[in-house]
Amino acid sequence: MSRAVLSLGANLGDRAATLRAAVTALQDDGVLVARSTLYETPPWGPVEQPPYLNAVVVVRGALDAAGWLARAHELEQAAGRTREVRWGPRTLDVDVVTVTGDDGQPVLSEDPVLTLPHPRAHERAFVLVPWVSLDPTAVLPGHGRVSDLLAALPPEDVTAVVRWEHLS
Ligand code: A4P
Ligand code: MG
Repeated sequence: MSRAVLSLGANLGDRAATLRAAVTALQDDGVLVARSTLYETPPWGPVEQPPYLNAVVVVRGALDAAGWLARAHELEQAAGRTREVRWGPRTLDVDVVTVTGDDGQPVLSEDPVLTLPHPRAHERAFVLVPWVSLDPTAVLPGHGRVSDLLAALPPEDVTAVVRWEHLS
């Protein structure tokens, strides 16, 4: 058994329907522990592209870290994702942010196929804001409390992450 924090992002097609379908699939797997609401976020990175909807989920189940990555890729494929440009637009991106074993120890990995914790999560308001909303005591292994990481980001990065339900 392990517990994983997954970051979900979509910026093509019906973004909310795609994210909800992914969350429902995890619920059907029987692994969903908690999910954040949806947040609209400006695109991060060098590629010009539409805004994202992002969410964070906590899952727990029989999978190990590699198993969570494989499940993430299945969810991306189910959403019709094609890999074209790195950091480019996508129907669904599922990243594994962190995995914790049943002994409470985080899984650490520098393997480029699965780097844990996710190497850019600590600087991404679109991951940290939804995560802290569902778990105010969350800790990113090697980086500290998520609430402290958010406090260290430029305030405009944090305020740009907006609860999407309030926009619709
Ligand atoms: N990989 C290694 N570690 C991990 C991990 N912890 N979780 C490998 C997931 N995948 C991991 O990913 C490239 C490779 O990373 C995979 O083969 C996997 O084995 P990818 O999904 O094929 O390509 P990508 O997503 O374009 O690249 P990358 O580096 O994962 O990009 P990110 O970091 O996922 O960024 N802006 C906003 N506002 N919201 C977003 O969600 N997402 C991105 C994508 C860019 N800008 C964004 C958002
Ligand atoms: Mg990715």
